[in-house]
Amino acid sequence: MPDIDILAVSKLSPLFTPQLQAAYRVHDRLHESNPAALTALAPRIRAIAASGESKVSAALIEQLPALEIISVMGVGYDGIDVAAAKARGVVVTHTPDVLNDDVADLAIGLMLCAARQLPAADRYVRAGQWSQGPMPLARKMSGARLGLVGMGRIGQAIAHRALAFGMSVAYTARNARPALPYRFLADAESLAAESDFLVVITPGGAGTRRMIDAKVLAALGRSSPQKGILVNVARGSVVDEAALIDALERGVIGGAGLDVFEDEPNVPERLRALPQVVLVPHIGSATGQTRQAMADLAFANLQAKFAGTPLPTPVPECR
Ligand code: 8YV
Repeated sequence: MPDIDILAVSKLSPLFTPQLQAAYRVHDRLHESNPAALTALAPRIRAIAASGESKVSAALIEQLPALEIISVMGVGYDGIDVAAAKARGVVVTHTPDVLNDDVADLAIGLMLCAARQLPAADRYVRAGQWSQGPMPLARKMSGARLGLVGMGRIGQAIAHRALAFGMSVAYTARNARPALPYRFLADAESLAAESDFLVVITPGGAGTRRMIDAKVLAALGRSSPQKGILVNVARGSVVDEAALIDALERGVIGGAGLDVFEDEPNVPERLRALPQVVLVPHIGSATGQTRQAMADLAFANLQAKFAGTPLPTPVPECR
């Protein structure tokens, strides 16, 4: 029987669980199902296994005196109180890079789906409407202007793909990256004003909360006569969802492609009712190959911690 106890704070991927259970004693969401049992076990819990959407509060960290590592199977870790972890000497790790291709592929897919109305076209054929005439014309993506909110690893992978579509690429980020061949704009509103597609790929958390607000959406709507399209493959928290619904209902922007939402898995009925919006259930990294690579990396971080070897991918704050 493995002698290291770990707490899984979310329902973990079936690609992660078997290797975790073979190496550790895994307590599945005990903090939710049986807080009293967790109190009894707390002095033994040395690791937390989490997903990109997990919440790990300062209170939970405080409750676990033997905690050494929080291993997140995901690149985003905005739900983890990293400051509280660091203050306690607990390291936080995540799974960057291995998901860049999938998230970038999905961003391009959502841009194409929203511009060319592919889901609506599919519904059109299935509903037998084709025999009554052609669909309304859609809009072209190749050659259009892409604005990226965020220019990290995934942002760069999206930009790289956009170049193959003959698109021009501009971006906004906390800091300009002069080594990259893309135009930097200081804020999301000025970027939106010059974008046919505004793609959000910036970390979630307090620093980016509702950064895409009514003003940014209005600028995106004014960017061309066809009105810009918003794509979000980052976190729902980055977009003011109420302002987005309002902008879509009033035709302020041209459409949207959304992988992430404010209160997942709950998607507001008003959003679901809009035919020009493409909605997918947070599937940015959801391919078998990528989820396996993420699980392996999350596991490797735990193994390294307990073997006393260098951690493959600590979050930047813990490097
Ligand atoms: C997953 C994600 O939803 O990596 C992230 O930050 O949001 C996603 O890839 C999730 O973390 C899988 O566990």
